[in-house]
Amino acid sequence: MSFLSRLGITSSNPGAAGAAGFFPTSGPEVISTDPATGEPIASVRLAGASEYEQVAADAARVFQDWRMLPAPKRGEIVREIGNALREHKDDLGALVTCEVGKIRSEGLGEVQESIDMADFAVGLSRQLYGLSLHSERPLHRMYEQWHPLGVVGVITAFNFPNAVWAWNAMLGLVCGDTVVWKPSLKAPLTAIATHRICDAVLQRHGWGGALGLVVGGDADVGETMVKDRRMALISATGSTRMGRHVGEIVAHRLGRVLLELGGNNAMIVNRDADLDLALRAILFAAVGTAGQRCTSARRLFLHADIADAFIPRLVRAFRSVRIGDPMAEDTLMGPLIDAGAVEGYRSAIREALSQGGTLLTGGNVLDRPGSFVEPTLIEARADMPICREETFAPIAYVFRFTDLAEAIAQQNAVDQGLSSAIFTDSFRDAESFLSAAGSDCGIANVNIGTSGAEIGGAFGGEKDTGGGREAGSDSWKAYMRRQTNTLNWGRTLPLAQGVKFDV
Ligand code: UN1
Repeated sequence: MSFLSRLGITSSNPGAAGAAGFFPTSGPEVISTDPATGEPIASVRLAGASEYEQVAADAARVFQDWRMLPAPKRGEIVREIGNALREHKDDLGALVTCEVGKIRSEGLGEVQESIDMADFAVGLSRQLYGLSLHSERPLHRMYEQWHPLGVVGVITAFNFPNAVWAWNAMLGLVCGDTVVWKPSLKAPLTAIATHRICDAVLQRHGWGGALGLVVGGDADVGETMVKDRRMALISATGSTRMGRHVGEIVAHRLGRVLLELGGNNAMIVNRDADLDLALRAILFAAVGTAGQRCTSARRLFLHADIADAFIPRLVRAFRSVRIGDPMAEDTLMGPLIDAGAVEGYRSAIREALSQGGTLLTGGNVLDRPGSFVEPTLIEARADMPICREETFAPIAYVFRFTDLAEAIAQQNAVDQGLSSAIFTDSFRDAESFLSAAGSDCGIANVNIGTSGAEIGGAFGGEKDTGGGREAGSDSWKAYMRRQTNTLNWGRTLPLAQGVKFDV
């Protein structure tokens, strides 16, 4: 595969890179396999705690100088990083497809998300605004400024092996932070290729070490990183179980966390919905990326007035999805990430049926090499235990409702709170869904599915989703520290709150 060599991926790759670029690692070798064929792509020699130490020390040292480079100058370097990603978009997108099984347009879309993030960060590098405030004391001035925070430890999941790191890294860099990345062991090659592209720009400018990479296990590298007091912020994406563990450790050392954890996203199709639109949106949200986005739609609330006519259309649409080689232009759904994910799919379906669900379509693992399964629809009750869990697979549970307020309450009655959507042409129902008494999620959409958010908005969710906000809007504030400054330019020393303290 020539894109691999163009990305600098060889048959065996070192799993750590610091100030001087990649360096030899001594841990066990993991083989990254193509989930569409089960064939090996290349191997990575893992890093351990000592190699982590080297990368973290480099990042901490480089931070001392990087923080003093004016933010717009940091932005200029990030602009070049964005351009380097543009140059390699096609190859990097192909690697995403090859390593995690996303279809071609989604692999490319993922790299585009990183490029968008770089562009956003460049603009932001001239806009890290603080407030100017009125002091209650005469001849005093008060303001807030935002300073670089430190080293950011970034833990990413397999399903967005490029873009979620970029959300953190592009913001971190313009904010004056340095970044150490621990990627998923299910997608190490994408991380290595991504790092190589971006690090080349930094090295050219004498800033090697501002981005570091450590491909290693959770027990040694992950734990060490999370406990490391030099990591001013740990930004972690993954399961709620992982996030709770990370959150506890970082809270103990009073560090900062930014958590983007599980979702269990619902779409409500109201009686007055544009059903053609709803159908297409459900298909992309539930089946796109083989249901392996944290924003994937897993629960469908259908108004009873439209359910009987709409369900057969949904079933037909699910059955018409072209499953297969994710590299092929007309494929809509590629494989799940690995055999463990296939087992998760099987067991969720088994549980759903044993808890009273009815299989409407799908439910089978395809009899061919690779981790391919069928898009699955199950008619169920919203309070079935399995419907309250996140299963990373293309399974959607269908419920019927008659009262919108009740549907919203059921939508909210799960532990997770990431994304949500309503399909309606009723202005009042849309507004009630978006009101304070409506969806409790971090993302709430009208006539748009739950997945595929743009980077301009703040991304993240409530409750067991972890409360973090990444990417756009003012998420940059998580990557900086705020300082309040009061300046006295007079010749007396008045005290606040009218306190007198004269000798
Ligand atoms: C994730 O699945 O962890 O909104 C992130 C989306 C993408 C990001 C998903 N922009 O679906």
